[in-house]
Amino acid sequence: MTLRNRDIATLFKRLADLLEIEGENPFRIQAYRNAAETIEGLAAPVTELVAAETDLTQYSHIGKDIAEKIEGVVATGRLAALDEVAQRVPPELADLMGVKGLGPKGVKALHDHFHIRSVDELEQLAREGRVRELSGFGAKKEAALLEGIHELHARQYQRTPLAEAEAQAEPLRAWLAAVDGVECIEIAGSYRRRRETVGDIDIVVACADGAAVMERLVRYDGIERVASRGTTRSSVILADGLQVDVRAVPTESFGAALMYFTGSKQHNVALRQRAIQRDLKLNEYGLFQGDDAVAGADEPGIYRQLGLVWIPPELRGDRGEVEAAERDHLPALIEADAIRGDLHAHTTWSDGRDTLEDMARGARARGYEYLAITDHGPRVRIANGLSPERLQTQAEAIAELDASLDGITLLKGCEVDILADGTLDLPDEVLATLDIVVCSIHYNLRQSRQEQTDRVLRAMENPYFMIWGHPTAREVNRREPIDIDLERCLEEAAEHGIAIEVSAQPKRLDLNDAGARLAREKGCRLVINTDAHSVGNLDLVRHGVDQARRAWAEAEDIINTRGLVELRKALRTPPGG
Ligand code: DGT
Ligand code: CA
Ligand code: CA
Ligand code: ZN
Repeated sequence: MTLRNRDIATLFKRLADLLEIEGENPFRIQAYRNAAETIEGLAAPVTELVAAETDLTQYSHIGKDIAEKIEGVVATGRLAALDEVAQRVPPELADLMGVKGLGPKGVKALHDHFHIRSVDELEQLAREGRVRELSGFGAKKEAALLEGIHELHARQYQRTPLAEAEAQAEPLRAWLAAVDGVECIEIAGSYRRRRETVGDIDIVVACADGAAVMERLVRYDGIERVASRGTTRSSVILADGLQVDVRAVPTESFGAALMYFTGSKQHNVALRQRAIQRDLKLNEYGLFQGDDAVAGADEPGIYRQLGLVWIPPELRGDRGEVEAAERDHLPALIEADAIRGDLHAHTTWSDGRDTLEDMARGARARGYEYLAITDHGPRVRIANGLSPERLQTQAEAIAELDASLDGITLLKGCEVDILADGTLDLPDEVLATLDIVVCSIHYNLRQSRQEQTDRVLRAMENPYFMIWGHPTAREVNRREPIDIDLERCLEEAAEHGIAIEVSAQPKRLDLNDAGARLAREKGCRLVINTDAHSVGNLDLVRHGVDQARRAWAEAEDIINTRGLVELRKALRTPPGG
Protein backbone atom coordinates (compact mmCIF):
# COMPACT_ATOMS: atom_id res chain seq x y z
CA MET A 1 0.00 0.00 0.00
CA THR A 2 1.31 3.40 -0.88
CA LEU A 3 1.58 5.49 2.26
CA ARG A 4 -0.17 8.80 1.93
CA ASN A 5 0.74 11.75 4.12
CA ARG A 6 -2.56 11.46 5.92
CA ASP A 7 -1.93 7.78 6.70
CA ILE A 8 1.36 8.72 8.30
CA ALA A 9 -0.29 11.61 10.15
CA THR A 10 -2.99 9.25 11.43
CA LEU A 11 -0.35 7.01 12.99
CA PHE A 12 1.06 9.95 14.95
CA LYS A 13 -2.40 11.12 16.00
CA ARG A 14 -3.23 7.64 17.19
CA LEU A 15 0.03 7.51 19.11
CA ALA A 16 -0.85 10.83 20.76
CA ASP A 17 -4.34 9.59 21.68
CA LEU A 18 -3.04 6.38 23.22
CA LEU A 19 -0.33 8.18 25.16
CA GLU A 20 -2.97 10.54 26.42
CA ILE A 21 -5.10 7.63 27.60
CA GLU A 22 -2.00 6.34 29.39
CA GLY A 23 -1.56 9.71 31.06
CA GLU A 24 1.76 10.56 29.40
CA ASN A 25 3.49 13.95 29.41
CA PRO A 26 1.18 16.48 27.69
CA PHE A 27 4.04 18.20 25.88
CA ARG A 28 5.11 15.00 24.24
CA ILE A 29 1.52 14.30 23.22
CA GLN A 30 1.14 17.79 21.75
CA ALA A 31 4.45 17.37 19.90
CA TYR A 32 3.06 14.31 18.09
CA ARG A 33 -0.20 16.11 17.27
CA ASN A 34 1.70 19.10 15.88
CA ALA A 35 3.89 16.81 13.81
CA ALA A 36 0.79 15.08 12.46
CA GLU A 37 -0.63 18.41 11.34
CA THR A 38 2.61 19.35 9.64
CA ILE A 39 2.73 16.03 7.81
CA GLU A 40 -0.85 16.38 6.65
CA GLY A 41 -0.15 19.88 5.38
CA LEU A 42 2.96 19.04 3.34
CA ALA A 43 2.50 19.52 -0.38
CA ALA A 44 4.95 16.77 -1.38
CA PRO A 45 4.42 13.11 -0.44
CA VAL A 46 6.52 12.25 2.62
CA THR A 47 7.51 8.97 0.98
CA GLU A 48 9.15 10.93 -1.84
CA LEU A 49 10.83 13.36 0.54
CA VAL A 50 12.33 10.47 2.45
CA ALA A 51 13.35 8.71 -0.76
CA ALA A 52 15.17 11.90 -1.81
CA GLU A 53 16.85 12.00 1.61
CA THR A 54 15.31 15.38 2.38
CA ASP A 55 16.08 16.73 5.82
CA LEU A 56 12.64 16.59 7.44
CA THR A 57 13.66 18.72 10.41
CA GLN A 58 13.37 21.79 8.15
CA TYR A 59 9.58 21.54 8.58
CA SER A 60 7.93 23.02 11.63
CA HIS A 61 7.33 20.73 14.59
CA ILE A 62 9.57 18.02 13.20
CA GLY A 63 12.65 17.48 15.30
CA LYS A 64 15.29 14.82 15.04
CA ASP A 65 13.32 12.23 16.98
CA ILE A 66 10.14 12.64 14.97
CA ALA A 67 12.06 12.77 11.68
CA GLU A 68 13.58 9.39 12.53
CA LYS A 69 10.18 8.00 13.39
CA ILE A 70 8.79 9.20 10.06
CA GLU A 71 11.67 7.57 8.20
CA GLY A 72 10.92 4.38 10.09
CA VAL A 73 7.29 4.52 9.00
CA VAL A 74 8.28 5.00 5.37
CA ALA A 75 10.76 2.13 5.58
CA THR A 76 8.56 -0.38 7.40
CA GLY A 77 4.98 0.86 7.05
CA ARG A 78 4.70 0.85 10.84
CA LEU A 79 5.27 3.31 13.64
CA ALA A 80 7.31 1.33 16.14
CA ALA A 81 6.42 3.63 19.04
CA LEU A 82 2.74 3.03 18.33
CA ASP A 83 3.20 -0.72 18.23
CA GLU A 84 4.93 -0.49 21.56
CA VAL A 85 2.16 1.51 23.22
CA ALA A 86 -0.39 -0.81 21.62
CA GLN A 87 1.05 -3.63 23.73
CA ARG A 88 -0.26 -1.81 26.78
CA VAL A 89 -3.31 0.09 25.48
CA PRO A 90 -5.66 -1.41 22.87
CA PRO A 91 -5.38 0.87 19.83
CA GLU A 92 -9.13 0.77 19.20
CA LEU A 93 -9.58 2.83 22.36
CA ALA A 94 -8.48 5.87 20.37
CA ASP A 95 -11.87 5.74 18.58
CA LEU A 96 -13.62 6.31 21.90
CA MET A 97 -11.92 9.69 22.12
CA GLY A 98 -14.20 10.75 19.27
CA VAL A 99 -17.23 10.62 21.57
CA LYS A 100 -18.06 14.10 22.81
CA GLY A 101 -17.75 14.38 26.57
CA LEU A 102 -15.27 11.52 26.81
CA GLY A 103 -11.65 12.43 27.50
CA PRO A 104 -8.60 10.22 27.94
CA LYS A 105 -9.22 9.67 31.66
CA GLY A 106 -12.78 8.59 31.03
CA VAL A 107 -11.71 6.20 28.30
CA LYS A 108 -9.12 4.68 30.60
CA ALA A 109 -11.60 4.29 33.45
CA LEU A 110 -14.15 2.64 31.16
CA HIS A 111 -11.57 0.29 29.76
CA ASP A 112 -10.11 -0.63 33.14
CA HIS A 113 -13.51 -1.33 34.61
CA PHE A 114 -15.55 -2.85 31.78
CA HIS A 115 -12.75 -3.90 29.38
CA ILE A 116 -14.63 -2.26 26.53
CA ARG A 117 -12.74 -1.47 23.36
CA SER A 118 -15.23 0.00 20.91
CA VAL A 119 -17.84 2.72 20.62
CA ASP A 120 -20.48 0.06 20.00
CA GLU A 121 -19.64 -1.71 23.25
CA LEU A 122 -19.84 1.57 25.11
CA GLU A 123 -23.22 2.29 23.53
CA GLN A 124 -24.55 -1.06 24.66
CA LEU A 125 -23.35 -0.58 28.23
CA ALA A 126 -24.85 2.89 28.37
CA ARG A 127 -28.18 1.65 27.03
CA GLU A 128 -28.25 -1.03 29.68
CA GLY A 129 -27.69 1.67 32.28
CA ARG A 130 -24.47 0.12 33.48
CA VAL A 131 -22.03 2.96 32.83
CA ARG A 132 -23.50 4.78 35.82
CA GLU A 133 -22.15 2.03 38.10
CA LEU A 134 -18.71 3.44 37.58
CA SER A 135 -17.75 6.11 40.07
CA GLY A 136 -17.52 9.57 38.52
CA PHE A 137 -20.01 8.72 35.78
CA GLY A 138 -23.64 8.72 37.01
CA ALA A 139 -26.92 8.70 35.11
CA LYS A 140 -26.57 12.20 33.74
CA LYS A 141 -23.12 11.58 32.32
CA GLU A 142 -24.38 8.29 30.90
CA ALA A 143 -27.14 10.11 29.01
CA ALA A 144 -24.61 12.66 27.75
CA LEU A 145 -22.40 9.85 26.46
CA LEU A 146 -25.31 8.32 24.56
CA GLU A 147 -25.94 11.72 23.07
CA GLY A 148 -22.25 11.98 22.13
CA ILE A 149 -22.32 8.55 20.49
CA HIS A 150 -25.41 9.55 18.57
CA GLU A 151 -23.65 12.68 17.31
CA LEU A 152 -20.59 10.67 16.34
CA HIS A 153 -22.75 8.35 14.25
CA ALA A 154 -24.61 11.25 12.69
CA ARG A 155 -21.27 12.81 11.76
CA GLN A 156 -20.23 9.59 10.06
CA TYR A 157 -23.28 9.69 7.79
CA GLN A 158 -22.87 13.29 6.83
CA ARG A 159 -21.77 14.67 3.50
CA THR A 160 -18.01 14.86 3.24
CA PRO A 161 -16.36 18.29 3.42
CA LEU A 162 -14.77 19.16 0.10
CA ALA A 163 -11.19 19.39 1.39
CA GLU A 164 -11.46 15.88 2.87
CA ALA A 165 -13.02 14.55 -0.31
CA GLU A 166 -10.14 16.08 -2.23
CA ALA A 167 -7.54 14.32 -0.10
CA GLN A 168 -9.26 11.02 -0.88
CA ALA A 169 -10.23 11.54 -4.49
CA GLU A 170 -7.05 13.02 -5.98
CA PRO A 171 -4.80 10.01 -5.26
CA LEU A 172 -7.48 7.76 -6.76
CA ARG A 173 -7.65 9.95 -9.85
CA ALA A 174 -3.88 9.67 -10.21
CA TRP A 175 -4.12 5.89 -9.75
CA LEU A 176 -6.68 5.58 -12.55
CA ALA A 177 -4.87 8.00 -14.84
CA ALA A 178 -2.07 5.43 -15.10
CA VAL A 179 -4.25 2.95 -17.01
CA ASP A 180 -3.04 2.44 -20.59
CA GLY A 181 -5.24 4.22 -23.07
CA VAL A 182 -6.78 6.76 -20.68
CA GLU A 183 -7.04 10.02 -22.60
CA CYS A 184 -8.80 12.26 -20.09
CA ILE A 185 -9.93 11.83 -16.54
CA GLU A 186 -11.92 14.32 -14.46
CA ILE A 187 -13.69 14.33 -11.14
CA ALA A 188 -17.18 15.60 -11.95
CA GLY A 189 -20.28 16.08 -9.74
CA SER A 190 -20.57 18.47 -6.82
CA TYR A 191 -16.81 18.08 -6.38
CA ARG A 192 -16.13 19.83 -9.67
CA ARG A 193 -18.73 22.46 -8.86
CA ARG A 194 -16.71 23.00 -5.64
CA ARG A 195 -19.65 22.62 -3.30
CA GLU A 196 -18.55 22.86 0.32
CA THR A 197 -19.54 19.24 0.95
CA VAL A 198 -20.04 16.31 -1.40
CA GLY A 199 -22.42 13.36 -1.20
CA ASP A 200 -20.19 11.17 -3.31
CA ILE A 201 -17.43 11.39 -5.90
CA ASP A 202 -18.11 11.00 -9.62
CA ILE A 203 -15.16 10.22 -11.86
CA VAL A 204 -15.41 10.29 -15.65
CA VAL A 205 -12.69 8.59 -17.68
CA ALA A 206 -12.20 8.70 -21.44
CA CYS A 207 -10.83 5.28 -22.38
CA ALA A 208 -11.64 2.81 -25.13
CA ASP A 209 -10.98 -0.06 -22.74
CA GLY A 210 -13.40 0.49 -19.85
CA ALA A 211 -12.73 -2.96 -18.43
CA ALA A 212 -9.07 -2.06 -17.89
CA VAL A 213 -10.11 1.03 -15.90
CA MET A 214 -12.40 -1.01 -13.67
CA GLU A 215 -9.78 -3.70 -13.27
CA ARG A 216 -7.34 -1.16 -11.86
CA LEU A 217 -10.04 0.58 -9.81
CA VAL A 218 -10.82 -2.49 -7.73
CA ARG A 219 -7.11 -2.98 -7.02
CA TYR A 220 -6.85 0.46 -5.35
CA ASP A 221 -5.59 0.21 -1.78
CA GLY A 222 -7.94 2.71 -0.20
CA ILE A 223 -11.06 0.69 -1.02
CA GLU A 224 -13.23 -0.69 1.76
CA ARG A 225 -15.54 -2.59 -0.57
CA VAL A 226 -16.71 -2.77 -4.16
CA ALA A 227 -20.41 -1.90 -4.29
CA SER A 228 -20.89 -2.74 -7.97
CA ARG A 229 -18.67 -3.54 -10.89
CA GLY A 230 -19.21 -3.43 -14.62
CA THR A 231 -17.13 -2.66 -17.70
CA THR A 232 -18.31 0.95 -18.11
CA ARG A 233 -19.39 1.84 -14.60
CA SER A 234 -18.48 0.77 -11.09
CA SER A 235 -19.00 2.04 -7.56
CA VAL A 236 -16.62 1.56 -4.69
CA ILE A 237 -16.62 2.65 -1.06
CA LEU A 238 -13.38 4.10 0.26
CA ALA A 239 -12.07 3.40 3.74
CA ASP A 240 -13.65 6.56 5.20
CA GLY A 241 -17.06 5.58 3.83
CA LEU A 242 -16.97 7.90 0.85
CA GLN A 243 -18.58 6.42 -2.27
CA VAL A 244 -16.93 6.81 -5.67
CA ASP A 245 -18.80 6.24 -8.93
CA VAL A 246 -16.55 5.72 -11.93
CA ARG A 247 -17.74 5.84 -15.56
CA ALA A 248 -15.61 4.99 -18.54
CA VAL A 249 -16.77 6.54 -21.79
CA PRO A 250 -15.45 6.70 -25.37
CA THR A 251 -13.41 9.81 -26.16
CA GLU A 252 -16.04 11.22 -28.49
CA SER A 253 -18.51 11.29 -25.59
CA PHE A 254 -16.16 12.58 -22.90
CA GLY A 255 -17.37 16.19 -22.95
CA ALA A 256 -21.02 15.16 -22.83
CA ALA A 257 -20.45 12.70 -20.00
CA LEU A 258 -18.35 15.15 -18.05
CA MET A 259 -21.01 17.79 -18.48
CA TYR A 260 -23.83 15.45 -17.52
CA PHE A 261 -22.11 14.10 -14.41
CA THR A 262 -20.93 17.52 -13.34
CA GLY A 263 -24.52 18.70 -13.07
CA SER A 264 -26.08 20.26 -11.25
CA LYS A 265 -29.20 18.39 -12.07
CA GLN A 266 -31.04 21.71 -12.45
CA HIS A 267 -28.38 23.00 -14.84
CA ASN A 268 -28.70 19.79 -16.89
CA VAL A 269 -32.46 20.15 -17.06
CA ALA A 270 -32.15 23.75 -18.25
CA LEU A 271 -29.67 22.77 -20.97
CA ARG A 272 -31.72 19.82 -22.13
CA GLN A 273 -34.72 22.14 -22.53
CA ARG A 274 -32.60 24.53 -24.51
CA ALA A 275 -31.45 21.70 -26.76
CA ILE A 276 -35.05 20.64 -27.39
CA GLN A 277 -35.97 24.21 -28.38
CA ARG A 278 -33.28 23.95 -31.03
CA ASP A 279 -34.45 20.57 -32.27
CA LEU A 280 -31.44 18.93 -30.69
CA LYS A 281 -31.15 16.19 -28.13
CA LEU A 282 -28.65 16.37 -25.24
CA ASN A 283 -27.64 13.41 -23.10
CA GLU A 284 -24.52 11.95 -21.53
CA TYR A 285 -23.39 10.58 -24.93
CA GLY A 286 -23.48 13.80 -26.88
CA LEU A 287 -25.55 16.52 -28.50
CA PHE A 288 -27.51 15.06 -31.39
CA GLN A 289 -29.42 16.28 -34.40
CA GLY A 290 -31.47 13.25 -35.33
CA ASP A 291 -28.89 10.47 -35.22
CA ASP A 292 -25.90 12.68 -35.92
CA ALA A 293 -23.69 13.91 -33.13
CA VAL A 294 -23.04 17.64 -33.53
CA ALA A 295 -20.88 17.83 -30.39
CA GLY A 296 -19.80 15.64 -27.47
CA ALA A 297 -16.03 15.28 -27.25
CA ASP A 298 -15.52 18.44 -25.23
CA GLU A 299 -17.67 20.75 -23.13
CA PRO A 300 -17.03 24.06 -24.92
CA GLY A 301 -18.19 22.50 -28.20
CA ILE A 302 -21.51 21.48 -26.66
CA TYR A 303 -22.11 24.87 -25.10
CA ARG A 304 -21.21 26.54 -28.40
CA GLN A 305 -23.74 24.45 -30.32
CA LEU A 306 -26.33 25.54 -27.78
CA GLY A 307 -25.47 29.20 -28.42
CA LEU A 308 -23.63 29.61 -25.13
CA VAL A 309 -20.13 30.35 -23.95
CA TRP A 310 -18.58 27.69 -21.73
CA ILE A 311 -19.89 27.96 -18.16
CA PRO A 312 -17.45 27.34 -15.28
CA PRO A 313 -18.67 24.42 -13.11
CA GLU A 314 -18.97 26.59 -9.98
CA LEU A 315 -21.76 28.54 -11.70
CA ARG A 316 -23.76 25.53 -12.85
CA GLY A 317 -26.75 25.69 -10.55
CA ASP A 318 -29.52 27.18 -12.67
CA ARG A 319 -29.04 30.48 -10.88
CA GLY A 320 -29.00 32.69 -13.94
CA GLU A 321 -25.84 31.31 -15.53
CA VAL A 322 -27.52 30.14 -18.74
CA GLU A 323 -28.98 33.58 -19.48
CA ALA A 324 -25.64 35.20 -18.65
CA ALA A 325 -23.79 32.76 -20.92
CA GLU A 326 -26.21 33.50 -23.75
CA ARG A 327 -25.34 37.20 -23.58
CA ASP A 328 -21.66 36.43 -22.94
CA HIS A 329 -22.01 38.21 -19.61
CA LEU A 330 -20.57 35.58 -17.31
CA PRO A 331 -18.38 36.95 -14.53
CA ALA A 332 -14.61 36.64 -14.94
CA LEU A 333 -14.32 34.54 -11.81
CA ILE A 334 -11.58 35.22 -9.27
CA GLU A 335 -8.54 32.94 -9.66
CA ALA A 336 -6.44 31.76 -6.73
CA ASP A 337 -3.29 33.45 -8.03
CA ALA A 338 -4.99 36.84 -7.91
CA ILE A 339 -4.77 36.92 -4.11
CA ARG A 340 -1.94 39.22 -3.02
CA GLY A 341 -2.05 38.96 0.75
CA ASP A 342 -3.88 37.64 3.78
CA LEU A 343 -5.64 39.92 6.23
CA HIS A 344 -6.36 37.45 9.02
CA ALA A 345 -3.55 35.42 10.57
CA HIS A 346 -2.53 34.30 14.04
CA THR A 347 0.87 33.72 15.61
CA THR A 348 2.23 32.28 18.83
CA TRP A 349 1.33 35.62 20.42
CA SER A 350 -2.17 34.14 20.75
CA ASP A 351 -3.26 30.68 19.58
CA GLY A 352 -1.22 30.36 16.39
CA ARG A 353 1.31 27.55 16.16
CA ASP A 354 4.04 29.45 14.32
CA THR A 355 5.94 32.56 15.27
CA LEU A 356 5.42 36.03 13.90
CA GLU A 357 8.63 35.76 11.93
CA ASP A 358 7.79 32.33 10.48
CA MET A 359 4.37 33.58 9.43
CA ALA A 360 5.87 36.63 7.77
CA ARG A 361 8.49 34.58 5.93
CA GLY A 362 5.88 32.00 4.96
CA ALA A 363 3.65 34.68 3.46
CA ARG A 364 6.57 36.16 1.58
CA ALA A 365 7.63 32.73 0.32
CA ARG A 366 4.24 32.23 -1.28
CA GLY A 367 4.63 35.55 -3.05
CA TYR A 368 2.36 37.72 -0.92
CA GLU A 369 2.83 41.47 -0.86
CA TYR A 370 1.34 41.90 2.59
CA LEU A 371 0.22 39.99 5.65
CA ALA A 372 -1.91 41.31 8.48
CA ILE A 373 -1.10 39.89 11.89
CA THR A 374 -4.41 39.62 13.68
CA ASP A 375 -4.03 37.78 16.94
CA HIS A 376 -7.01 37.59 19.24
CA GLY A 377 -8.19 40.41 21.47
CA PRO A 378 -8.39 39.90 25.24
CA ARG A 379 -11.87 38.37 25.39
CA VAL A 380 -10.74 35.11 23.81
CA ARG A 381 -8.82 34.09 26.90
CA ILE A 382 -8.51 30.42 25.98
CA ALA A 383 -6.56 31.55 22.93
CA ASN A 384 -4.29 33.72 25.07
CA GLY A 385 -5.84 36.87 23.62
CA LEU A 386 -3.78 40.07 23.77
CA SER A 387 -4.25 42.79 26.38
CA PRO A 388 -3.71 46.38 25.15
CA GLU A 389 -0.21 46.22 26.68
CA ARG A 390 0.76 42.99 24.92
CA LEU A 391 -0.75 44.27 21.69
CA GLN A 392 1.46 47.34 22.01
CA THR A 393 4.53 45.18 22.58
CA GLN A 394 3.58 43.03 19.61
CA ALA A 395 3.13 46.13 17.45
CA GLU A 396 6.75 47.05 18.18
CA ALA A 397 7.88 43.55 17.28
CA ILE A 398 5.90 43.72 14.03
CA ALA A 399 7.36 47.11 13.13
CA GLU A 400 10.87 45.89 13.79
CA LEU A 401 10.40 42.71 11.76
CA ASP A 402 8.73 44.63 8.96
CA ALA A 403 11.71 46.96 8.75
CA SER A 404 14.13 44.05 8.52
CA LEU A 405 12.19 42.00 5.95
CA ASP A 406 12.26 42.96 2.29
CA GLY A 407 9.58 41.98 -0.13
CA ILE A 408 6.58 41.93 2.17
CA THR A 409 4.70 44.47 4.24
CA LEU A 410 3.39 43.45 7.63
CA LEU A 411 0.20 45.09 8.77
CA LYS A 412 -0.59 45.53 12.44
CA GLY A 413 -3.95 44.09 13.20
CA CYS A 414 -6.14 42.35 15.69
CA GLU A 415 -9.05 39.95 15.59
CA VAL A 416 -11.32 41.79 17.94
CA ASP A 417 -14.21 40.01 19.66
CA ILE A 418 -17.71 41.40 19.20
CA LEU A 419 -19.04 41.19 22.75
CA ALA A 420 -22.60 40.14 23.55
CA ASP A 421 -23.81 43.75 23.66
CA GLY A 422 -22.12 44.78 20.41
CA THR A 423 -19.18 46.58 22.00
CA LEU A 424 -15.66 45.45 21.10
CA ASP A 425 -13.10 43.93 23.46
CA LEU A 426 -10.50 46.67 22.93
CA PRO A 427 -10.95 50.43 23.42
CA ASP A 428 -11.02 52.80 20.44
CA GLU A 429 -7.66 54.39 21.37
CA VAL A 430 -6.04 50.99 20.93
CA LEU A 431 -7.90 50.18 17.71
CA ALA A 432 -6.80 53.55 16.34
CA THR A 433 -3.18 52.31 16.35
CA LEU A 434 -3.92 49.35 14.05
CA ASP A 435 -3.87 48.99 10.25
CA ILE A 436 -6.41 46.16 10.16
CA VAL A 437 -9.27 45.43 12.54
CA VAL A 438 -11.11 42.16 11.98
CA CYS A 439 -14.23 41.89 14.16
CA SER A 440 -15.69 38.46 14.85
CA ILE A 441 -18.18 36.71 17.07
CA HIS A 442 -16.82 33.85 19.18
CA TYR A 443 -19.23 33.67 22.13
CA ASN A 444 -22.93 34.00 22.92
CA LEU A 445 -23.86 32.20 19.73
CA ARG A 446 -27.39 31.43 20.87
CA GLN A 447 -28.77 34.93 21.15
CA SER A 448 -32.11 35.58 19.47
CA ARG A 449 -32.22 36.87 15.90
CA GLN A 450 -33.09 40.35 17.12
CA GLU A 451 -30.31 40.42 19.72
CA GLN A 452 -27.76 39.02 17.31
CA THR A 453 -28.67 41.54 14.60
CA ASP A 454 -28.62 44.48 17.01
CA ARG A 455 -25.30 43.27 18.36
CA VAL A 456 -23.61 43.30 14.96
CA LEU A 457 -25.25 46.54 13.81
CA ARG A 458 -24.05 48.24 16.96
CA ALA A 459 -20.54 46.89 16.51
CA MET A 460 -20.47 48.17 12.92
CA GLU A 461 -21.11 51.67 14.17
CA ASN A 462 -17.65 51.57 15.67
CA PRO A 463 -15.55 53.42 13.08
CA TYR A 464 -12.63 50.99 13.45
CA PHE A 465 -14.68 47.93 12.42
CA MET A 466 -13.05 47.19 9.04
CA ILE A 467 -13.61 43.51 8.32
CA TRP A 468 -16.41 41.25 9.51
CA GLY A 469 -14.57 38.01 10.32
CA HIS A 470 -16.23 34.60 9.82
CA PRO A 471 -19.60 36.39 9.97
CA THR A 472 -22.01 33.65 10.99
CA ALA A 473 -19.66 31.58 13.18
CA ARG A 474 -20.84 28.43 11.40
CA GLU A 475 -18.70 25.34 11.13
CA VAL A 476 -19.18 22.89 8.27
CA ASN A 477 -21.10 19.82 9.47
CA ARG A 478 -20.64 20.90 13.08
CA ARG A 479 -22.26 24.17 13.96
CA GLU A 480 -25.24 25.97 12.50
CA PRO A 481 -24.82 29.66 11.65
CA ILE A 482 -25.95 32.14 14.27
CA ASP A 483 -29.52 33.33 13.81
CA ILE A 484 -29.14 36.81 12.33
CA ASP A 485 -30.71 39.14 9.77
CA LEU A 486 -27.77 38.78 7.42
CA GLU A 487 -29.29 40.96 4.72
CA ARG A 488 -29.75 43.86 7.10
CA CYS A 489 -26.21 43.53 8.46
CA LEU A 490 -24.74 43.37 4.96
CA GLU A 491 -26.61 46.52 3.97
CA GLU A 492 -25.11 48.23 6.99
CA ALA A 493 -21.65 46.90 6.14
CA ALA A 494 -21.95 48.21 2.58
CA GLU A 495 -22.88 51.63 3.87
CA HIS A 496 -19.79 51.82 6.11
CA GLY A 497 -17.37 50.25 3.62
CA ILE A 498 -16.84 47.23 5.83
CA ALA A 499 -15.36 44.24 3.97
CA ILE A 500 -16.97 40.84 4.46
CA GLU A 501 -14.71 37.88 5.10
CA VAL A 502 -14.99 34.65 3.17
CA SER A 503 -13.07 32.41 5.54
CA ALA A 504 -11.01 29.90 3.61
CA GLN A 505 -10.63 27.59 6.62
CA PRO A 506 -12.23 24.36 5.35
CA LYS A 507 -13.98 23.90 8.67
CA ARG A 508 -15.58 27.36 8.43
CA LEU A 509 -16.13 28.55 4.83
CA ASP A 510 -17.98 31.49 6.32
CA LEU A 511 -19.66 33.40 4.69
CA ASN A 512 -20.69 30.51 2.53
CA ASP A 513 -21.37 30.73 -1.21
CA ALA A 514 -24.94 32.02 -0.90
CA GLY A 515 -24.03 34.51 1.82
CA ALA A 516 -21.10 35.84 -0.17
CA ARG A 517 -23.28 36.26 -3.23
CA LEU A 518 -25.80 38.18 -1.16
CA ALA A 519 -22.99 40.36 0.18
CA ARG A 520 -21.95 41.23 -3.35
CA GLU A 521 -25.50 42.01 -4.33
CA LYS A 522 -25.74 44.34 -1.34
CA GLY A 523 -22.67 46.17 -2.59
CA CYS A 524 -20.18 44.83 -0.06
CA ARG A 525 -16.59 44.13 -0.84
CA LEU A 526 -15.26 40.71 0.09
CA VAL A 527 -11.94 39.59 1.51
CA ILE A 528 -10.70 36.01 1.29
CA ASN A 529 -8.73 35.23 4.45
CA THR A 530 -7.33 31.99 5.76
CA ASP A 531 -7.47 32.80 9.49
CA ALA A 532 -4.16 30.94 9.43
CA HIS A 533 -2.94 29.43 12.67
CA SER A 534 0.24 28.11 11.03
CA VAL A 535 2.36 28.81 7.97
CA GLY A 536 0.87 25.78 6.24
CA ASN A 537 -2.62 27.21 6.74
CA LEU A 538 -1.82 30.07 4.36
CA ASP A 539 -2.20 27.54 1.53
CA LEU A 540 -5.86 27.04 2.45
CA VAL A 541 -6.69 30.25 0.59
CA ARG A 542 -7.79 28.31 -2.50
CA HIS A 543 -10.75 26.88 -0.57
CA GLY A 544 -12.00 30.42 0.01
CA VAL A 545 -11.45 31.19 -3.66
CA ASP A 546 -13.62 28.18 -4.56
CA GLN A 547 -16.51 29.51 -2.50
CA ALA A 548 -16.06 33.05 -3.78
CA ARG A 549 -16.28 31.67 -7.32
CA ARG A 550 -19.53 29.95 -6.39
CA ALA A 551 -20.65 33.40 -5.26
CA TRP A 552 -19.91 34.71 -8.79
CA ALA A 553 -17.12 36.91 -7.46
CA GLU A 554 -14.55 38.55 -9.69
CA ALA A 555 -11.09 39.72 -8.60
CA GLU A 556 -12.55 43.21 -8.50
CA ASP A 557 -14.95 42.20 -5.70
CA ILE A 558 -12.16 40.95 -3.45
CA ILE A 559 -10.06 43.59 -1.70
CA ASN A 560 -7.00 41.42 -1.16
CA THR A 561 -6.46 41.09 -4.90
CA ARG A 562 -5.20 44.68 -4.81
CA GLY A 563 -1.76 46.04 -4.19
CA LEU A 564 -1.11 47.69 -0.86
CA VAL A 565 -1.93 51.22 -1.91
CA GLU A 566 -5.25 50.25 -3.47
CA LEU A 567 -5.97 47.91 -0.56
CA ARG A 568 -5.69 50.78 1.90
CA LYS A 569 -8.11 52.80 -0.20
CA ALA A 570 -10.57 49.90 -0.27
CA LEU A 571 -10.60 49.51 3.49
CA ARG A 572 -12.94 51.49 5.70
CA THR A 573 -11.18 54.70 6.57
CA PRO A 574 -10.97 55.26 10.31
CA PRO A 575 -11.54 58.78 11.67
CA GLY A 576 -8.59 61.00 10.92
CA GLY A 577 -7.05 58.24 8.78
P1 DGT B 1 -23.76 15.10 -4.40
O1 DGT B 1 -23.05 13.87 -4.85
O2 DGT B 1 -24.99 14.84 -3.65
O3 DGT B 1 -22.87 16.04 -3.66
O4 DGT B 1 -24.21 15.93 -5.70
P2 DGT B 1 -23.94 15.65 -7.24
O5 DGT B 1 -24.37 16.86 -7.97
O6 DGT B 1 -22.55 15.19 -7.46
O7 DGT B 1 -24.99 14.52 -7.60
P3 DGT B 1 -24.85 12.99 -8.00
O8 DGT B 1 -23.58 12.39 -7.53
O9 DGT B 1 -26.11 12.34 -7.52
O10 DGT B 1 -24.91 13.01 -9.57
C1 DGT B 1 -23.86 13.56 -10.33
C2 DGT B 1 -24.43 14.36 -11.44
O11 DGT B 1 -25.14 13.53 -12.35
C3 DGT B 1 -25.44 15.41 -11.02
O12 DGT B 1 -24.84 16.60 -10.59
C4 DGT B 1 -26.22 15.59 -12.29
C5 DGT B 1 -26.22 14.24 -12.92
N1 DGT B 1 -27.49 13.58 -12.59
C6 DGT B 1 -27.68 12.62 -11.67
N2 DGT B 1 -28.96 12.25 -11.65
C7 DGT B 1 -29.60 12.98 -12.59
C8 DGT B 1 -30.94 13.08 -13.06
O13 DGT B 1 -31.84 12.38 -12.60
N3 DGT B 1 -31.18 13.98 -14.04
C9 DGT B 1 -30.23 14.77 -14.57
N4 DGT B 1 -30.52 15.63 -15.53
N5 DGT B 1 -28.96 14.72 -14.16
C10 DGT B 1 -28.64 13.83 -13.18
CA1 CA C 1 -21.58 13.33 -6.52
CA1 CA D 1 -22.82 10.03 -7.79
ZN1 ZN E 1 -9.05 34.24 13.67
